Amino acid sequence: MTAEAIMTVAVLAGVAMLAGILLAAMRTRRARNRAYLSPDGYQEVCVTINGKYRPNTLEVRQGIPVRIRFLRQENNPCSERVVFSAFGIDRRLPAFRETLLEFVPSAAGTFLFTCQLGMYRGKLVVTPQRAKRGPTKSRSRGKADEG
Ligand SMILES: [Cu+2]
Repeated sequence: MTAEAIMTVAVLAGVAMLAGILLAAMRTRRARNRAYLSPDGYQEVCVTINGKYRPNTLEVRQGIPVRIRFLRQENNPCSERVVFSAFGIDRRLPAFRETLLEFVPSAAGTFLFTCQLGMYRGKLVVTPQRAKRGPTKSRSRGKADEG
């Protein structure tokens, strides 16, 4: 190999490595906010409370039970309660403890969750359930099912 070829290979390898690192970082960032599915069928997400909600945007799917693990790392009275008014939830969160909040996000959309006086704010993004489709789609060919 010429020196030039070796150089090209090295640059390409470097670029590929950087791309890999970037992709991994993006995936991690996305996974942080989006709930993961627990073995018992809940969409789980953890929220740390210490001066604010972190993360403050939670992504869940409509219609699947949600379990939010609130870890309140402070005793500031401000954060003693968490309120999801759209879902009729108002829960006390003991200081320095983990509190599990479970509910079914019955409606899709973006909903605010706050402390009792609204100083701490977070967003619950509920993505709509996919529209149910008949089995015709996979069975039929071309435009046969449109007529
Ligand atoms: Cu508050």
